[in-house]
Amino acid sequence: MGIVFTRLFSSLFGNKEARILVLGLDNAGKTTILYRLQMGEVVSTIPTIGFNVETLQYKNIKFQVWDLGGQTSIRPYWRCYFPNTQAIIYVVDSSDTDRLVIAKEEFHAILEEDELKGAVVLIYANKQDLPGALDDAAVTESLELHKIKNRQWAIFKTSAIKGEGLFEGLDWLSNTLKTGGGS
Ligand SMILES: Nc1nc2c(ncn2[C@@H]2O[C@H](COP(=O)(O)OP(=O)(O)OP(=O)(O)O)[C@@H](O)[C@H]2O)c(=O)[nH]1
Ligand SMILES: [Mg+2]
Repeated sequence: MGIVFTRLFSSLFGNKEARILVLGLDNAGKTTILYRLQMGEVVSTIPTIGFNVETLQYKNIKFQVWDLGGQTSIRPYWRCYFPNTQAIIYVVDSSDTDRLVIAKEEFHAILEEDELKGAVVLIYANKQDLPGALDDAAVTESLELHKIKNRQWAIFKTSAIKGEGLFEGLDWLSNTLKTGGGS
């Protein structure tokens, strides 16, 4: 009863809820991004074993953001979180050129997942402040984003440390979800 009422209330006032997964290799900056978005600060992080989850209210959408650990040994557990996901934020360390091939493989494996078929994808080409970081065009090329079919996606250059690009990406996400993407 309470849930039904909350949903009705939310839809009347234009509030939508969205479940978002933040994925990417270890050290990409996922946890830093989550807390930068939520608190507006850089927090010091340790590698995530398991997950962090936070709610973020942005432009009439209540995002429930799940930040999952990206180490090789824990990537197989990502799939436990796939059901009912409206969007993926895929974070890449744009300066870690040695591991872009692995980042690409993991990314395309995610796109193959049945349970994520309807999810829209936002890519953050993170760590733009570091020397040698690839720009969005180069990351697009490395991740072979042109191969994405039947799905709304966008890529943004970000620096979680400087706080750049993150909200531009969220703007795209909220507009895309508002107009029916990620259903
Ligand atoms: N220079 C720079 N460093 C960053 C940026 N974003 C994150 N970092 C650093 O990268 C390191 C890893 O960041 P995390 O947010 O812990 O990475 P993660 O993706 O959550 O890693 P796992 O939890 O192991 O999957 C930390 O030292 C961050 O301070 C960025 O935009 N620029
Ligand atoms: Mg983490």
